[in-house]
Amino acid sequence: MKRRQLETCIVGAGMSGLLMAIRLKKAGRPFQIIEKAHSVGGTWRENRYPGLTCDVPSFFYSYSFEPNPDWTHRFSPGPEIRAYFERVAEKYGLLEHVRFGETISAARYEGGAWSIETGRGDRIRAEVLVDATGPLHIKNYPEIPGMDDFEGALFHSADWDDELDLRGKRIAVIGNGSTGVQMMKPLAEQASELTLFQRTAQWIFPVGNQRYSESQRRWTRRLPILGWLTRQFYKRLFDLASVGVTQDGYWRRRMKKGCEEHLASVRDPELRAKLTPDYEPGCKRLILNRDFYRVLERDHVHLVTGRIDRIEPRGVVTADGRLHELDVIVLATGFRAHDWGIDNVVGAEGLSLAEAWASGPRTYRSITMPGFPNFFMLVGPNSPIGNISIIDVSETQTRYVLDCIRRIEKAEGRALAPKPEAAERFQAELREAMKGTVWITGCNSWYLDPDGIPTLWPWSAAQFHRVMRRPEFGDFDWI
Ligand code: N01
Repeated sequence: MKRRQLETCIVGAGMSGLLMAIRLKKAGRPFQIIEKAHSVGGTWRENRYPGLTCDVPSFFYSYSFEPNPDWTHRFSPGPEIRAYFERVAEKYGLLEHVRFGETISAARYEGGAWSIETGRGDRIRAEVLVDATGPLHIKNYPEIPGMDDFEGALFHSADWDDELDLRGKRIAVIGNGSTGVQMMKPLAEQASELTLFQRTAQWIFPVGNQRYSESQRRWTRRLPILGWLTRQFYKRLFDLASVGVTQDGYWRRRMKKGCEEHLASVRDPELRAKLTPDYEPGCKRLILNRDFYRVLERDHVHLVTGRIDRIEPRGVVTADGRLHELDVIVLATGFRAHDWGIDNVVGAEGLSLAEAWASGPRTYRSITMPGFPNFFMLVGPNSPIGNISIIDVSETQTRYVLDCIRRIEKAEGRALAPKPEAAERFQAELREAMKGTVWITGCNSWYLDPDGIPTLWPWSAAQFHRVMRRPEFGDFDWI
């Protein structure tokens, strides 16, 4: 007798949701994707600011089974990455499975399946629910008094206005994470005055953005092994870098030395002092960039480290009472990484995910939750998002989910959820391993949950792939 195949509902058509869909499609399993926007690409659709690139080299930040010989740069520009995902979605026939412009208002596990209510009031029933919404899409707006009074243009970096003419404008960037740093060079080329408001200095590891020539790309097209070798090289490099943030030792020292030498290249001692962090490199997500300091050394570019007191119609006022007159303010203030996941997911015991996570997210291997049968999170809490290519992570996680789906199908109508003791054991191991990481050495970052515990993977990339290679079904309950 032919076994009944499970229906899967994937939420989010970004990098990981598309990947899950490709795996299901290749395996001949039914699925649909709910996507809040009107096109695929997730982060790469939402972020369009000047200078946007991925801080993982493109040959590594692409699906292993879908290499792209045409990357133009080591860190290719955002629109190129977005076009890559759109192409892949089309090639694998995924678009017909996506319900665009649709949100999920609630998802409840009842009667042996997920009952999913959409924002338009439709109901979807699916045995498997995959949350692929990602950690970095809810904008973090700073609470600065007077923001609404500003007479110029003020917007979050993820709300870039493509029509805005920046030439000759007095521009401010608030925030110096990866986003703020990446946009400085292109903005400096257009602005009459560019001011960066920095609350905390950042460590910056110098890595240039090499351009691939037409002849290099031609060779990579002809000899795909060249692209594969480049990918393997960066994978190895990032795996080693991941050791630097999770363990003390040679790679951590190497990271520190690289950052310190780069900082020493700032000639003006006063500027250098302002740019010197008071915590360990890697504690916040390390920024890879080689232009930032040179941009700040230009005459029309200013670094302000005084606290922002308020925003007035004409600009930003710092605590020393000075008004910085501006035409444009960009809030490069990041994302609310801890408002993770679909709102209002209610498990088998009537408990919502928000309630289950009242004291921080507590998953089993970052992908499943006790009490939430057949529910899987991609790039969920404690995934290795701070240290390795998130695509590499998702490839492993989606394979794991597909293994689970195949096993559930064999269980004839029963669902699986991790045993509470398995999740507790994993959490205890996490807490212990966090002690060796650089993330807890004394800085504030989006990695930390409200209790100051990093929601990252505290072991190496190699260990992640080993542990997640296949599910240990002994750690699951059948419901
Ligand atoms: O955000 P962030 P991001 N007043 O949270 C400051 C990924 N990313 O968008 O350090 C003043 O890192 C805040 O100051 P402080 C990447 O994983 C990927 O830059 O908290 N300042 C900080 O400087 C990255 O790590 C790519 O003191 C305020 C900044 O805003 C993640 O996204 C490209 C403030 C926020 O930095 C987030 O990066 C870009 C306030 N009230 C980003 N509130 C790719 O490669 C916050 N700040 C895909």
